[in-house]
Amino acid sequence: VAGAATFEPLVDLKGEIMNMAKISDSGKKQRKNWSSVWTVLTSDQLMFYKDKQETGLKPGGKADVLQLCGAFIEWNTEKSSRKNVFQIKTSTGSEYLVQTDSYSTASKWYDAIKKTVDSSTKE
Ligand code: I3P
Repeated sequence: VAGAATFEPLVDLKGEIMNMAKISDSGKKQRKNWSSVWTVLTSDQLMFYKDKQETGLKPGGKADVLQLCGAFIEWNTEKSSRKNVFQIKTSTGSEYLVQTDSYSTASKWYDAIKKTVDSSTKE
């Protein structure tokens, strides 16, 4: 059954590769540097892992961990020449661009992250 109405918001999404560039760290601008990361979504965090093997482990030093409570996500067509780019700003002022060439993959992650932001921010 397809369609947004049947989408389950708090399902964990795991182990897909996307491209990520951290462009701000706690409000401090960073030089854009895209890298491929394994991306994992839980009920309140988004994790970017450099190695696939790490994705089964608890979050730690080897992942970028974003707290989604109070975060903000939007599609962005200005900060990159790439397609299907969305931006996540965390409540602590860090900013990430996330991108993949597959629109269906990008929009699936965008929708899931947005729902997780909304539900974890309400709590
Ligand atoms: C950047 C690199 C990025 C590109 C960025 C360049 O150059 O090519 O891939 O961003 O464009 O500055 P460098 O490796 O020398 O830092 P996109 O791929 O997102 O377009 P930008 O300066 O317009 O952000």
